Amino acid sequence: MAVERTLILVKPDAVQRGLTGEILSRFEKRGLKIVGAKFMRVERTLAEQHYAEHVGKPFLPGLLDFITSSPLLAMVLEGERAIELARQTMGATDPGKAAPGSIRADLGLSVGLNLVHGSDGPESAPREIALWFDESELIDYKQATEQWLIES
Ligand code: D4T
Repeated sequence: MAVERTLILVKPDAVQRGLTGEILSRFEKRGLKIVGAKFMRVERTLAEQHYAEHVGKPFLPGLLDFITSSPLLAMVLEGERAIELARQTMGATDPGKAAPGSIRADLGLSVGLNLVHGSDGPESAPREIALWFDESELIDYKQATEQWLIES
């Protein structure tokens, strides 16, 4: 099976509600590994590039205001079928329609305040990762864990 990388954003609503650890834990428990992470306040230009596919949609201005309003945790997760696995773990965009047990179903408040972003496919994932992270900010997981004392 293919090892993939995906971009995950733990959005400002999750950080403000103290759910960062809970959300990260759910991805880790599904076997996804952190290969990069940074806690940051997002510049407007980065937010506009990230959500470029939504230009012209009525919700975009509010979405840009929200995502730049306060810090978020940006991460790159790696694992077999990481993109699809992360999307399953997140649940559907609308928490009211998300599968029970998913992050958005269990914890999300609305479509706008849905806690988390995850790349939606094999084309968007590398593009989004390159937008948010420099290659030097990502670890080679296999190489890094060769130094670990505890096997996982
Ligand atoms: P993200 O991109 O945040 O992982 O969400 P999805 O991939 O699940 O959903 P999306 O691209 O359709 O929407 C991006 C982002 O916009 C917000 N949104 C969306 C909103 O505020 N109002 C809306 O009507 C829609 C459709 C939520 C997620």
